[in-house]
Amino acid sequence: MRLRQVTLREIQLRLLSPFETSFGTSDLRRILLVEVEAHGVTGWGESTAGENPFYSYETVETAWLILRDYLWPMLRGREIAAADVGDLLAGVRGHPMAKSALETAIWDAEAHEKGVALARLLGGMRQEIPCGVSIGIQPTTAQLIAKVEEALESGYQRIKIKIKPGLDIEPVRALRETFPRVRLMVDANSAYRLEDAPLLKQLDPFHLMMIEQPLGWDDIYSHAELQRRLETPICLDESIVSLPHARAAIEIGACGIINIKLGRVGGHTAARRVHDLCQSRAVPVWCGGMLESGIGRAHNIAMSSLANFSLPGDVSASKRYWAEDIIEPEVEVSKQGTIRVPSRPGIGYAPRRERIEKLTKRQERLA
Ligand code: OSB
Ligand code: MG
Repeated sequence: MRLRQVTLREIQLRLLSPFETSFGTSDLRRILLVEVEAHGVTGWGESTAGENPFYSYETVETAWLILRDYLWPMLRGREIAAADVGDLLAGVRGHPMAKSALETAIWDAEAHEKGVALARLLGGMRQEIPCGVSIGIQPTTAQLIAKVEEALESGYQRIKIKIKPGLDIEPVRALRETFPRVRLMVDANSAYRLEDAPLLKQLDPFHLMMIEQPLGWDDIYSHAELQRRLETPICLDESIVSLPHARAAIEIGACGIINIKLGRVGGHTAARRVHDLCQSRAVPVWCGGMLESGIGRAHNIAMSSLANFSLPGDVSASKRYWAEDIIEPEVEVSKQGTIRVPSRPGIGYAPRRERIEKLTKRQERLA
């Protein structure tokens, strides 16, 4: 297809409750949406860049600049296929969240053009995906237990909690005492150092499914050292920014599980390559979340339909985040803790234009 126009929009959406991690608290989300138009079809993508360069170096501002000044000019006027877009943009080093916003929008447009569900176009085979929740750091253990209880009552299949130094062993112990059999894991978002290995070792007796990204985002090697000392599998998130990083991590034994995020690896084609590599090495993967609006969430659902997404991901219901989402229907989770992969064309959820327009803080048309 040949794109005629790309529209960048920044919307602002307030989370129902602030989300705290070891690197900070998120409350009012600034979300960059990309809409692409080809002849007769449109496609939507979402940049998962944050308000601040804490989870990654990208922000809404950097993604906007890179999209407008570099990525769109590389595609303008060309005949393109969604599967090739990632490679066409490879001349820009890094900035995977900016790339992913554009590339995933083109995948959506191509699926609409072909009249097929994006999940099928990507090669996904699951009709429903297993779901977990990611619970931010809570002010008290009692509040944490209440949040976990609520998620379990809703049917979610596994619980992930955020930890940071000083709020790690005790919350996990309390949860294990209260919920001896739930599938439980922790995410440190790089808050520890290799010298903390004895502390992290204290998590082993709680039979966690995994410890996510305990050490530095750019320190795959130390994760391999740590993994040798722990029984609990390490799952890498921040460290896996590309296929070569995934390969290095697996080869040196830095992790037993990988969390795949579209924005962190640069889009569907890159995510599928990481997925395929992990599958060939018997490393299970799951889909991470970035507090997305419905657009990004819909792309996560399509990606999660691939075969090796065998563990419950962080993709959960719209109503856990937003009073009102920007898609129709909203993402819903069954009592069994699953999301049905839509069979409607494209991402399978319709962007609510009027609502998006009302939430838009700025917009730029690129032609
Ligand atoms: O590390 O997985 C993470 C949110 C923002 C940034 C990083 C992470 C997260 C989450 C939330 O864990 C997942 C979600 O519910 O979207
Ligand atoms: Mg994480």
